[in-house]
Amino acid sequence: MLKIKDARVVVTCPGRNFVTLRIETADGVYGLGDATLNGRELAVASYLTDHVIPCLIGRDAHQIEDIWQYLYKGAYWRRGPVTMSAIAAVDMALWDIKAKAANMPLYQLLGGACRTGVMVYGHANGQTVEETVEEALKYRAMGYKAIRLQSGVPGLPSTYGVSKDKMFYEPADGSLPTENVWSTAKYLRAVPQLFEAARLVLGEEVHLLHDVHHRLTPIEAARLGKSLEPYRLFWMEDPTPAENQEAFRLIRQHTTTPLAVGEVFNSIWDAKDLIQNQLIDYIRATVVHAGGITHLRRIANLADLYQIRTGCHGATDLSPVTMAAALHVGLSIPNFGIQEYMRHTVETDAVFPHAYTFQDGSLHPGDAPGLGVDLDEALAAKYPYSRAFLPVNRLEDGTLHSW
Ligand code: KDG
Ligand code: MG
Repeated sequence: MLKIKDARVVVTCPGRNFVTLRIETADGVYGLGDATLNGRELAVASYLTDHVIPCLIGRDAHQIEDIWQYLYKGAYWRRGPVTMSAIAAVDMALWDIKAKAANMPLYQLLGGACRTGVMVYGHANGQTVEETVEEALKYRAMGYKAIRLQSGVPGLPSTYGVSKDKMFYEPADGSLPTENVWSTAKYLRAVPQLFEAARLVLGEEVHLLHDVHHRLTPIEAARLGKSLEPYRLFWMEDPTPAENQEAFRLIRQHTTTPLAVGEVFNSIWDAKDLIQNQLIDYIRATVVHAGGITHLRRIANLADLYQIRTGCHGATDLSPVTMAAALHVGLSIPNFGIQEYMRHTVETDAVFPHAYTFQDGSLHPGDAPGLGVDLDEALAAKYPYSRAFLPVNRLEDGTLHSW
C-alpha cells in the first residue's frame, strides 16, 4: 500500500496559465498531473480542490484503475471537459508515482518502447503564403519531418492560429475573448494556393498538415479535402465539428485526404462512432482532456482495431506534464501516428524541468523514473494566474461562427 497523504493544486502563469496537481504519498514519493483547460483553468482547479482531493486522502496510490472508476462513476455526473481534466490529472500523477516507485520510466510499465521515438509536427504560420512557407523551411532546418501550415486569409483582418509571434505563440490572447472574422468562401480559395506553393518549395518528403478548427460544414469540408488531394496532406484536422459524428460520413464519401479529429473530445464515447465506422484516420484525444493515461490508452486500443492511429493534441496550453505523458503513451502503443509539438517558452520549461528531448523530428520521453517532469514551485509562485480566453469567430455579417 502506497498511502496518499496529501494533494494540492498549483496554478501558475509563466506566459500562460497551467494547473498542476501534486499528489504525495506517505513514503514521500510524489507525482504530477496536468489539469489545464484553456480559458477555464480555475473551474478544474476548484473541481480538484473542492471535490476530488478530499476523496483521495488515505487511498492506495497503486490502485490507479479503481481510483479512475471511483472518480468517474462515483461522481454520478459523468464526462465533460472539467470533470475529465480533473480525473486526468489524478491519473497522470498516480502513474508518475507508480513508475517512480518501480524506478522505471513510465513507458516501460506501459509495455516498453515500440519505436525509437515519437514523430512530432511543428506549427508554421504566417500572414501570407510566402511567410508561412518561409516559417516551414525553418522547421525543416530544425529537423522536423512533419509541419502544420496555417496562413492568413486574403481579405480577412485576422485568422485563428496565425500570429505575429512565430516559434512560440499563444492562442488564448485576451483577458476577454478577442474576435476574428471568418469567410468560408475566402478561406476555401486560399488554402489550396498555400499547399501548392508549399509543395513546390518543400518538395515531397516532408509531411504537411492543416487544421480547419471546425469552421466548415460537411460538404464544404468535402470540397476542401478534394481540392487538397494533389498536395497529399498527412491530415486535414477538425474539418467540421464532431458532436454529430455522422457528419463525417459525407466528408469521407468525397475525399481521400486523411482526417484527424478529437482534440476537444473528453471520452471514448465522443469518438466511438467515428472509430467504429472508420470515418477518421487519426484520433487527437489527449491525456489531459480525455481522462488521463488510463482512458487515452482505452481510446487508442479501440482505434487500433479499426486501423486508426493516434495524433494527440499538443498545443502550448497542454503543460510539459501532459507532453511527457503523451510521449510515454506514444512510445508504447502499437498504433501511434504522430504527436503535435508546439514548443513551450523558456519560462514554461524552467517551471517544468523535464527529461524529454527533441532530435531528428522526434521526441523521446527520456529514462528518468516516472513521467520525467518536475515542478519548480518556488519559480511557479512568481507567476500568478492571469485570466485569458481563446478568441471567438464571427462571420462578416456578425453571426457567431465556428460551427
Ligand atoms: O486550447 C485550444 C488550442 O490548443 C487549440 O485551438 C489549438 O487547434 C489547436 C491545435 O490543433 O493545436
Ligand atoms: Mg486543432
